[in-house]
Amino acid sequence: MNIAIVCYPTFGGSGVVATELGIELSKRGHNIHFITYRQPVRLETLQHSHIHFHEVNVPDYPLFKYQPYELALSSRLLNVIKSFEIDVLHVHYAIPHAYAAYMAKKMLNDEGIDIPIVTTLHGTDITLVGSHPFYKPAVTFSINHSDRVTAVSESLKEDTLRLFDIKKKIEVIPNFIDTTRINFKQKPCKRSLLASKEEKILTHISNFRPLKRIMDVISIFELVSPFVKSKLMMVGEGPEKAAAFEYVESKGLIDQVLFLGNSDEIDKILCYSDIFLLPSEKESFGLSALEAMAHGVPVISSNAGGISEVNKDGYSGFLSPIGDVDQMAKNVLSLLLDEKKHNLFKLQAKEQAKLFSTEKVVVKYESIYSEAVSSIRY
Ligand code: GMT
Repeated sequence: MNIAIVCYPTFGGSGVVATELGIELSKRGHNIHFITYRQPVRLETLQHSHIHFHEVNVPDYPLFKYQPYELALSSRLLNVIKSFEIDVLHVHYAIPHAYAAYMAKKMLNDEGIDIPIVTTLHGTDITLVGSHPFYKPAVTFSINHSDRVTAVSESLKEDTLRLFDIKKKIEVIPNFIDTTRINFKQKPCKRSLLASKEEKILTHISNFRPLKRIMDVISIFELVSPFVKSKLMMVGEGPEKAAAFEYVESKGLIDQVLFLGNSDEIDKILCYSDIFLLPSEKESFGLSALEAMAHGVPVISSNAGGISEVNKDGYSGFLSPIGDVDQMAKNVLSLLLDEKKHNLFKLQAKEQAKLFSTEKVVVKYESIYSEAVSSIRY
């Protein structure tokens, strides 16, 4: 099949999922065309002969206060779909991708071409941005006019149905992880580069937006470190980073709390880690938690949104109410102070991650594509 994928090319979870999906589909013989404003961060086009990247350019015109990205995207979609005889268009993140896809579909209709649109909802496109009254009518319209709609968790599906007037069926396809890739990269894991033998490593990875509650991450670390010699790896960039860094400096913790910035070495960082922290206020899925679990890192998280569908309480880690840093710290200590229990949770985290393996999940998208294509009548 010739498949076009639209996503945000950044470090965000939706872009990562879309990229990994495209790579996996290409390995299965499909031709994948990424259409986005920059090459996705995890994409190495030269390594995959079935993968193509089409850049969306938005010319700067001084008359416009806001440059019309949707217009440029829908025009680019039209050209790529025609030139490469695309069978199905898969857009990740409703805003503005599903909207631009609908425009492209309508323009193509005029030329006698009908292209099915699959829209995957990822979280903030629904719970944070999409439900804002300024966007809501357009988001509702574009979801209802997609041929197929998927959400990455049951929780996100419920949120979507609660927040919007949705007429379309929403199918849940969870995010996934290629565990074979991880096992390969894990050897050798040079943990000594980051911490001494007796030090434990706690890790948090996110875009440091307010909903990630990164001050909770630091509070948990402050509660844990007096009892267990440890370090905290803060991986990512975002609006809350400066305040968190200032706080860490003021507390004299800069030797223990390391801000590593955005990283394309997530596999290495997780391979060094003993505990993963995700105390988010909102989280439709929590891809970073799944990545941690796949590396055998137990997850101490909040119970927000779809996290509980990924991190199994008392098995792959522990869940706590949002903001309950005392309980989260206790949960960290319950593992770090008990080696046997910690080792068991490491194994269980890996087992839990296997439920979200590439083989189990990617076929679900393949069947949605086939059904969407065969439902189109020329
Ligand atoms: O979490 C973010 O802020 C990034 C956001 C995105 O759109 O990339 O992540 C969302 O999609 C991910 C992939 O499906 C999910 O794992 C995240 O849970 C979800 N974030 C939220 O719901 C806040």
